[in-house]
Amino acid sequence: MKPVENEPYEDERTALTKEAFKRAFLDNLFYVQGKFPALATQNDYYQALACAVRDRLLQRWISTAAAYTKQGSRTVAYFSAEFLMGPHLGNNLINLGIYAQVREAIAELGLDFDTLLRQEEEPGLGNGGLGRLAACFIDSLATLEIPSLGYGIRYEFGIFHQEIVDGWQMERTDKWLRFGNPWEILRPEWAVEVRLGGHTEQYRDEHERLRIRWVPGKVVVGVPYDTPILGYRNNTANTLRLWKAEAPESFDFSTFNRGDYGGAVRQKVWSETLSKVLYPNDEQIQGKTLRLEQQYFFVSASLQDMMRIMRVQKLPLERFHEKFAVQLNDTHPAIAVAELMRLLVDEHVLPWEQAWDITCKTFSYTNHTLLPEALECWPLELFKSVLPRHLDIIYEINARFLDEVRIRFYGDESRLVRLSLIDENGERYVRMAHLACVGSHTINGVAELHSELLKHDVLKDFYEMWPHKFSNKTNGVTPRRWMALSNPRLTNLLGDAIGDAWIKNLDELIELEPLADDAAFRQRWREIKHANKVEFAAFVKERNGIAIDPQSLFDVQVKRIHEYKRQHLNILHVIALYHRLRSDPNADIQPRTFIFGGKAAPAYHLAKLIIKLINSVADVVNRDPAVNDRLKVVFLPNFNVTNGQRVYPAAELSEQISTAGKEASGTGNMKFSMNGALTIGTMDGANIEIRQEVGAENFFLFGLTAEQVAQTKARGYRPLDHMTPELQEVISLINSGFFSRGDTELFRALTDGLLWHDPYLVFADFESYSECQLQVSKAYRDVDRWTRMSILNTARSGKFSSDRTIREYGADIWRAPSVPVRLLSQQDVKV
Ligand code: KOT
Repeated sequence: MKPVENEPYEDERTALTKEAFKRAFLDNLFYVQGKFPALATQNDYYQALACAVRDRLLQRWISTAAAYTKQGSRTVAYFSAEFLMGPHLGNNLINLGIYAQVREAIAELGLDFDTLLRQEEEPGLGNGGLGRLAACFIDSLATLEIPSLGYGIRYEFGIFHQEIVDGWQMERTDKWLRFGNPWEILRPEWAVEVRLGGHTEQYRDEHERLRIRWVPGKVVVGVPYDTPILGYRNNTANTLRLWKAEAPESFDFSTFNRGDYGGAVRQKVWSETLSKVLYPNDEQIQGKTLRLEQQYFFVSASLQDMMRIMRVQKLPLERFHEKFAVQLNDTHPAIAVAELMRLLVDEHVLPWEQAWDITCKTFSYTNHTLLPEALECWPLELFKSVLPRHLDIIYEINARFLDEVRIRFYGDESRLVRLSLIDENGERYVRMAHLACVGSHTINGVAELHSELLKHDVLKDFYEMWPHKFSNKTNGVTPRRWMALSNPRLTNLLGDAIGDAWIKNLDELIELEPLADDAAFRQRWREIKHANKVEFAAFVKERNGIAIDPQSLFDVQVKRIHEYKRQHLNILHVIALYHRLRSDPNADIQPRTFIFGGKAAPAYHLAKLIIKLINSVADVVNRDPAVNDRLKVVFLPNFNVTNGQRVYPAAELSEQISTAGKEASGTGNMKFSMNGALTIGTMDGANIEIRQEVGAENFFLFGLTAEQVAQTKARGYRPLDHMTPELQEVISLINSGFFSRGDTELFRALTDGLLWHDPYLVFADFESYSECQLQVSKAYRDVDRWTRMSILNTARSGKFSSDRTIREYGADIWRAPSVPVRLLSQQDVKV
């Protein structure tokens, strides 16, 4: 095996040679798993392989910790309630630069490498885009050698496992820790206490100063579990630190000794529920006490941990903002603003003004959605019962802030009401986005359009107050996982054609551009896409029992199920095509396979009904001989990171059809485009920038713009005004019970919703969408044209690397320089 560049020498134990790796693998099988081949399961082999890889990570982790400690480097702390990591093994092998060699080593030992990879239960500690973005960001931070810590929650149960039963979504708990997790290291010595509930009281300290004491109702312990995060082919291994909640003592002996066994156990059980389960709602908040407790729990534990690091490095707390830049991933961790104030003022007795200065210089806030139902607001009484001291602190922050507003906007009373951290129109709420804006030095959106809408709509008043705080940071995704790991065929072709510098510098893909005109290259490009489709078809056959034709156009929409993302627009169009075929059996229709995938929030009934409709249409269309296999519909169960890695490389058409102005950015759109799929999409989120990069002629645009959507709504939108004869047929077919065994009521909530409300303008965009789909079919039939467009999509996707995004955050927000790491070996470390 080729060692990573800039490696001085290797420890015997962690060498990257094939022979050393085989030996390490067997050592781990014997001495860690306690197994030998006659008894070993595939999972034992996976665990042994993971441990052999982990030893190599740990060597880099120690080297990184040594470099950072020596330099006392400025560190980015990424606070996120979700990290949707996906499986670690393959990614770590890619980043170590030993994927191919380890595959060989395992084969030489007589084992099937892919089977071992499949053993890993993916850590699904996120719902969708927001959590996956956090995962891409920490990959890029490590690749760019920026000192960083990801802080979050080690949920015992991640996002539920989705099964489809009779067309309906069923949720099963995600027991991802069942067989242990070889990638994490428990650090009990750094556990911290987190207080909750209770009340506050005044007292005089030894200097007769009036101070506030928080008398908590309960206390939990946060225990950190660390996962090393490798950079791509460098020696950096940063840390993802996730907190597990435990009871202060594993058994409360005073309660126990009094004979209250139940009480003692209840205390332990209650503590552990804090990190038990991820809330499965995406862009829809449920004001649950436990959720606020979760948020405060990980934020408080993380800030205390950062203060411990400062103590170890002998840095005074007054320099907290120089040591750390904290990024708030939406408002879920926004309570950090009040918690840092509490720690500085109450516990470390700093004057308010100085504490506030440190706080505002520490935090930056990223907004990820404009949907009103996703803006976090906590009922005041609930908030007070969980965080009584923080409510007082928020009142004080608010009073001082509103004083500033009064002076800036003399006499503008309504502005005070709009800007206040407390919503007092009816039941009172704490507005977390306002807290985040006031306590941060920068505020950003995640795509150009989104950032503009933030400034001129949702956060308009804050923009008028502090225009300099606002900027845009268009999202990106890591090309390591989303190309190098998931699309090895394409990676090989790119390697032959332009080398592999693109993996670290995605702009290099532009070198492909001239090859779009090379017939031989186009041929190879097609062969690769075809091979990926064949492989994916086999997967669909295994999972769904449906045979799909790799010659047909693979048209894919995978993402959370949400009305604003408009999976129903897609399925209505499928029904329209079906209707055309049934009305005219000789209709000239491009054969297509429509692939859907995504989870619905368990309580989101309409989203679940959309899943049922897709599956019901699939059941009819897939077995209707009149369609003669020209249309197939597949709902891929349990869409997650692992399944994403299977589907993006096989996709030819990417459906990005949200109502304009609703999708903040989207990141799936980027994964598709870099893997050579063409996009059919609206002028929404990052679609606009993708179209700008790849060229309007290589993008299928349809639908109203965000401005037209706003105007249409302002004029009083009436869906029936947009009814066409074909759309009428489609709705009638659904309501006739044709897809529901004669049940004419099953889909009524959906069809009535569209006919009478249609809040996401499905009808308004239907005709434009159908027309655009005709253009797609036409383009697909011109094989050379399509291939050219596909190559140009990949060639021009350089902007959408999360490395570019992180460079922008680094330059404009964090100002954390990179710190290269020299690899240490055991001989370098003196005990
Ligand atoms: C969820 C709850 C509250 C607030 C925001 C969310 C949220 C937003 N969850 N996912 N998002 C998505 O974030 C992605 C990363 O920025 C975007 O690409 C996508 O458009 C958002 O929908």
